[in-house]
Amino acid sequence: MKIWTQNLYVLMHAVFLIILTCTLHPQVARGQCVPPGSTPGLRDLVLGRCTEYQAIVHPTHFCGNDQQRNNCTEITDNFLTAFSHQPACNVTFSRYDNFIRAAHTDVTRNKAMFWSDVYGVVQQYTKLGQRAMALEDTLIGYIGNGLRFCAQESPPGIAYNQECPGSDQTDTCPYNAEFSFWAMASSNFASNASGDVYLMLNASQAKAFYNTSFFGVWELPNLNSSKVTKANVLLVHIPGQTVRSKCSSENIALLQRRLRERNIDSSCEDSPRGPQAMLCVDYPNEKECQVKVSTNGASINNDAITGFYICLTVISFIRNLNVFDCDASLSV
Ligand code: N1C
Repeated sequence: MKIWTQNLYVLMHAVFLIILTCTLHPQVARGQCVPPGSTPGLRDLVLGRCTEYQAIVHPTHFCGNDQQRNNCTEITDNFLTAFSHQPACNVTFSRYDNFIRAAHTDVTRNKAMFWSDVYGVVQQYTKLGQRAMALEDTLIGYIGNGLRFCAQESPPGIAYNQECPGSDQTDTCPYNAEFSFWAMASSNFASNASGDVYLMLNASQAKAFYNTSFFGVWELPNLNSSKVTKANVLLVHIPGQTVRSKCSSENIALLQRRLRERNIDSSCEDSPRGPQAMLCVDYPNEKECQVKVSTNGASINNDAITGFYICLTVISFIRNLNVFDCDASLSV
């Protein structure tokens, strides 16, 4: 009886604490642990990312005589000054000029990789710029990747702990801080690409390329045909999902037309083996991801192995019925 009373007391205490927490913290009540608005600790994050990029992620980019280390305090100040104390929906593009100038790093020749709607795949594929180089693998993109930042005119100049526009460009909020940042970062990235470039698109979508994407608006028009030799389009699809776009699709033809108009040659590959195989790590049970066992050059897939075992079972079953037993048939 005493234990029962004690348990009831503990339970009531817990319920009281939960109600108190939810009343005092509306974010917890809404089931969120991420506060709305700009990412907390923005200054520390930008400074830290900038330092980490130069010291650990790509130290060799800053080794040459002409490639000194960029000043991270200056970069952080330029980033925050671009949108701090600005109207939330009118952060003009030119406000990022100083930041872009200070944080600019070269894009390695033949490695630039653009994308639409497949960032997860691209992130795995590029290996932080070792295999290919997406915007997020340059210092500018590395700093901004995944951050939320919104402007406000009143102090402290950055909107924390309140809903704010996000990155979409809308009729009522055309130039929010994030939109202008990615627009400027994307055009700077594209105008610095050289050699063969890559464009990874999502073939699980009905339209893998669309004119109004960041790629279509800010990158394609800034590719410099005197530096870019070819654009290689890679159409990846999510394993198990229907392939809805192919190299022969109408909107890929539109993309290739737009590239041609800019004097840029292009190629297109459906389900490229490398990225597609990499995706199978996340979808091992999909049919197209079933492992192939290779013996002496011959390859046998799981279906063949299953068929082989079924055959063996049937043969041993028939043998047990003595159908092929010569002695038995003779004795009849
Ligand atoms: O509109 P998208 O794709 O075509 O933009 C992607 C395209 C890439 O080639 C990048 O180089 O534009 C560049 N880029 C980013 O790197 C980036 N990181 C995060 C553009 N936008 C970026 N974001 C955010 O994703 C940004 O807030 C923007 O609104 C989306 C665009 O992603 P998308 O529609 O999948």
